[in-house]
Amino acid sequence: MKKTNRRKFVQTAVKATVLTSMGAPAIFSAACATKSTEETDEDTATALAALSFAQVKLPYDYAALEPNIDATTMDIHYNKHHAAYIKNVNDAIAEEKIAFGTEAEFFANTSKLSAKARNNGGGAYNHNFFWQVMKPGGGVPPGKLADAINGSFESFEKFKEQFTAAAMTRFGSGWAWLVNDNGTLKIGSTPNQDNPLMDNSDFKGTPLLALDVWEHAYYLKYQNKRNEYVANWWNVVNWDEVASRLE
Ligand code: MN3
Repeated sequence: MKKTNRRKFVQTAVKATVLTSMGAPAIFSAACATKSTEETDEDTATALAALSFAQVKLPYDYAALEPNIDATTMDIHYNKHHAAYIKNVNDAIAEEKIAFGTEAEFFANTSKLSAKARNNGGGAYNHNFFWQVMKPGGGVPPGKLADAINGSFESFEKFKEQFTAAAMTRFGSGWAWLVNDNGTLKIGSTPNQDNPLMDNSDFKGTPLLALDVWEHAYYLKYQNKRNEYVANWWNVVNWDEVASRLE
């Protein structure tokens, strides 16, 4: 393969890997670029910048989660806030020559990254995750997930109470999470754009469900009433998607 074609192939292969795996909880392996000795600095830069975050397509229209989440908030949240995290983390990866090939590797080494990479990487991942665990109409947890919730929290009502408390007691900006920690479901929260995949997070596990409690997620419609936002958000949880992450 000619060098130019080979580089294009590597970029395409890596891009495909990232797009396929975005938001997925499973550990995945990157397309590996082997580097021969005669390659140029440009090739080296390409290999180092293997990971790039991509914004998932919103799985529904901006107005689809009305009246629980308003269309203007969805539009600004997706096109301004989330788009900025994606751009800024990719800038940080390029500027700092961050060489990790996968998101899993990136978050497993957050303690070694700059604040820019950590905050924007978290923002990129967390929002891709958040869009996918919501859908119009919501529903109820399917059997296996319902069993796991009942097993860990006694009942669905108690689970909701505990998750709501995590969302309400997160001071300032952050996220509430349901995670799978080696077969046990746990509820917790993280500050800023941290997430449970980060090696330096106080709360760890495989994310199953996430709720953004930054004011930008609700302030236009709910102002200071985070409790009403959280209460209404239960109406749009995509339980089938949550269950699929428990596999
Ligand atoms: Mn947000």
